[in-house]
Amino acid sequence: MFKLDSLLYSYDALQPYIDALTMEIHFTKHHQTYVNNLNAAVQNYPDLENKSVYDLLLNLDNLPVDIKATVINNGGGHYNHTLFWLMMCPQGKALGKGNLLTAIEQKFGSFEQFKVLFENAAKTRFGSGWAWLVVDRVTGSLDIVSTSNQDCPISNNKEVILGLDVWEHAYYLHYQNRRADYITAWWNVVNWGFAQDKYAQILQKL
Ligand code: MN3
Repeated sequence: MFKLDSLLYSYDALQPYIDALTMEIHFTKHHQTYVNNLNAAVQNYPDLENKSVYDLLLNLDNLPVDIKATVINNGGGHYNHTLFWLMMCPQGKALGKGNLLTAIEQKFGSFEQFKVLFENAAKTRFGSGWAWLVVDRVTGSLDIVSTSNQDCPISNNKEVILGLDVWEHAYYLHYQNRRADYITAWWNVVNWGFAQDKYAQILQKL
């Protein structure tokens, strides 16, 4: 059985950048529904129930054909949101000097330029999806990508460092159609400590 981990901060902890009602609905309704749908999909496949959602998404070709799309959508929804809650924290946490900042500066020219490119990926994702800072599992290189729906970069040879949910459910109550304002505001609550730790773990595995 897959389950929703508890949130490490209260629903109102990311205000004014992300409002409490959006957080509550996003977590208790949207994320919970992905978990419920994933559990329903794997209930006839006991060997899959005991795998991690990461393993399911890593090996999509091993999934039974009848549940593959459901696992991509709802397993992806579960995995992406689990990370998303951890990628944010009250007041945010700045990116200090270290491996990740150096790699970002080398790849994108500067941290500010990285932010521009990441924001652009988030703004230009048509419809529902995510913007990501990823590491290529083969080359170890950083990259910015966006995916549609709940598609997760780990299914495409990437590891995730940072991700931004740009589904309307993530911002519409507070920002309505102003996705760009939500994206700009989101930097205030990014937990770069999490991203930095994740990057260090990934480098060790490469
Ligand atoms: Mn969402």
